[in-house]
Amino acid sequence: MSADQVYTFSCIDGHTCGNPVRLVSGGGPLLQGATMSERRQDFIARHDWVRRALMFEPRGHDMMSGSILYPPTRADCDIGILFIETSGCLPMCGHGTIGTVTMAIENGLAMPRKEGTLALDAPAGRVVAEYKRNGRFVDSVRIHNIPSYLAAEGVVINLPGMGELAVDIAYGGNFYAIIDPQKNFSGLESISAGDVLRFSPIVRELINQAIDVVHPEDATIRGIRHVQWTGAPRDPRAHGRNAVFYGEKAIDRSPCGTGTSARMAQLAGKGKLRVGDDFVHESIIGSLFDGRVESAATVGNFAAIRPSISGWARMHGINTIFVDPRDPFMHGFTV
Ligand code: PYC
Repeated sequence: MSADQVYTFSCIDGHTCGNPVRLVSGGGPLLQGATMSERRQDFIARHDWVRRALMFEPRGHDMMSGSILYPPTRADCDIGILFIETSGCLPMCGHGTIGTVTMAIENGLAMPRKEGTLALDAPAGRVVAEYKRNGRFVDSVRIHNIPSYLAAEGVVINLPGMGELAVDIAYGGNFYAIIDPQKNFSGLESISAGDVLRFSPIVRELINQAIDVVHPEDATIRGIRHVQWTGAPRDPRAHGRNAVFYGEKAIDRSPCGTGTSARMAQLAGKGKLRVGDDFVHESIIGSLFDGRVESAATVGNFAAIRPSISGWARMHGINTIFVDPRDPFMHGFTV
């Protein structure tokens, strides 16, 4: 690179049910790897600065989340997708997929073989998105997510300021520590957003010390980065409400796609949801995802479900982002 070169990224900015999605449509790095999981590892090893530059301040913010499109690595997919976020380069992201599919279809960035269906090659596996088009716009997207499962039940931690908590661990494309109402936690309605931000990093650390979770079919998917607090819904249409913590200071504004998948897998694993059941999930800002347990599955030796989640996204800008190597904050920062 010459001294006067700046990196240029073409982005489409939008949000899914309130949570940001920055779709990088140009300028993403070329990746090596025969699968999207291998390409994710290559991105983490050699190009993670791109994520930090586009997600963190001064070009992003605590909640920023996005995706980069690639040619697929498998014949049964239309497009490859990589998820970048303040919390890392993720195996899967549900709100990110809903937003990416919406904006990719509305802007002609993806060519589905069958109108109304886009098959995505994600690091966590194949995800099929069914979108409802309304003229040039996409009204809603239902994603058929990867098999999701309850990985561990009742892991006990002692959380300073709250006391002993029993935490379930479930996988829905990422691993989630799920905290349900119990003796020392009377539900999401009993704590503030500030409490979620204060307690969650400590929960995450304690849980990762207590248990080492690894996906049985892809050992690169390991450890818990997301903490999900649950509670009673406010919206009469919803079955539950959550606050998903990610990164260092983020609460998902949407009900979180992989979080909702993990939640449905947890409930199915405990016999509280069955194949065919709907699960409408409400976020901390009141937006809703319509979840459904589509079918039974297995992951390694775990009984699993195949969940689907439906939500909507809206595009709100086209953004050309320059990253100037002379900028001391080229790689972003957090405070
Ligand atoms: O929607 O899957 C999701 C997600 C993961 C982290 C933030 N949102």
